[in-house]
Amino acid sequence: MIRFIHAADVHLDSPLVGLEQYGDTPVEEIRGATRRACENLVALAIKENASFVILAGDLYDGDWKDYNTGIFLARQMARLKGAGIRVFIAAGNHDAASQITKSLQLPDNVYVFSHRKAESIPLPELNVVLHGRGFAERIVSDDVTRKFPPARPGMFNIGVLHTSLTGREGHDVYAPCTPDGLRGRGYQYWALGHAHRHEVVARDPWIVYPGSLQGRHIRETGAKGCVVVRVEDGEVREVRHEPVDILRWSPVEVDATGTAGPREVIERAQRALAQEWDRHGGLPVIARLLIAGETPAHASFRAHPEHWEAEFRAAAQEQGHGRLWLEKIRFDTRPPAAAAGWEGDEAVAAILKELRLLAADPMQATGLIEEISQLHQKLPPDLLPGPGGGDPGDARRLADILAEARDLLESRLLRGGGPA
Ligand SMILES: [Mn+2]
Repeated sequence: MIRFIHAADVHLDSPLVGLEQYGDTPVEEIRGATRRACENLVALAIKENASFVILAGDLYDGDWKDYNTGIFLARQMARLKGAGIRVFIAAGNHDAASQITKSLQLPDNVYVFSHRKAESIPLPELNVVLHGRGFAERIVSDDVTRKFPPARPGMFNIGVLHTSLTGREGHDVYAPCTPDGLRGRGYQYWALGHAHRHEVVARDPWIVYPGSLQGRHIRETGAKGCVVVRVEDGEVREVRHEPVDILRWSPVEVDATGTAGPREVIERAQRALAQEWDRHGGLPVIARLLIAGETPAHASFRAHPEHWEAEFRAAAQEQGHGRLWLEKIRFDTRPPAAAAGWEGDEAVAAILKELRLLAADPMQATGLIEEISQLHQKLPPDLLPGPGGGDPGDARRLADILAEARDLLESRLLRGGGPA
């Protein structure tokens, strides 16, 4: 029985995107996240007593900022060497040879596949052979799998390649090829990299993306890690995804339809955030909150966005015991459609109609612009918006103001539930 670890898309020292936008982001945890995940990978390989580790491309995020990235990696590889574990690396698009200008000698348990052609590395003591290649270029548009060596009969054959296969949503086409093409090589397992979402593409033979090691932004959601592969009598018996990430990204949607006001929307958000928090076993979570639906709270959210954003952030902290942050809050709410009872009230109906017309075509509101301009001239200078803050004649700004006025008016008029 042998066990090996297949990982890819480590993107070591990649900056995590979309944070540091407000005061209390966990900057330190985030900055070191790809390194901590890499340390967890090494610890897992040792714990699982893995025979070897495959890193199928994008070990680095691009050229190293300095030598520290390389020194960190050398140390992790040395830990594996100490445990008698070999490592096989094939470069991908982010760490293609042409992208990396600095290099360090890695410990001698590490083998880096050639970026010129596919080559075979037999491990006779395990009855395993690895066939792999790296890439020199950031863009590769040929199917290189045709030139992979034929399978060696009687051995467990593993192909190592960074490829988008026939295309993976959200990922550039890279070294395209097809599952049939891979099947044609006669190998038992294809260790791929490039797609950041874990995916078992096929089981005969096994074609597997482990996904990225650590989510780096809101589009890389859920548990991230590597796969542990168990082989017995020349056959794959188990392919198990093991998370090694140290923090998670999660989109959280809250439907505010039917709520009476902002407090109730916050209560709903609290429940949704608490549920999300529970799914991740205590790891820090960075969520993007989307509040949608028809609610009278809409007017308050529009009128005081900063205040309500802060309220939601505070609620998130409470639900996540101080370990749940909001990366962004998006309000996609609408004011409630005018209650039927108001249709009969001529005065209200006329105001709402007028506001809707103006909002639809603010250039019609020339009289209004005139009035606002006069008011603008009478205001003391310290009440005026700063430079660029707003020309009252600016049609787009006027449209915004009108929409806001309409929402506020509607929600105030309707709060009472209709005419007495
Ligand atoms: Mn990648």
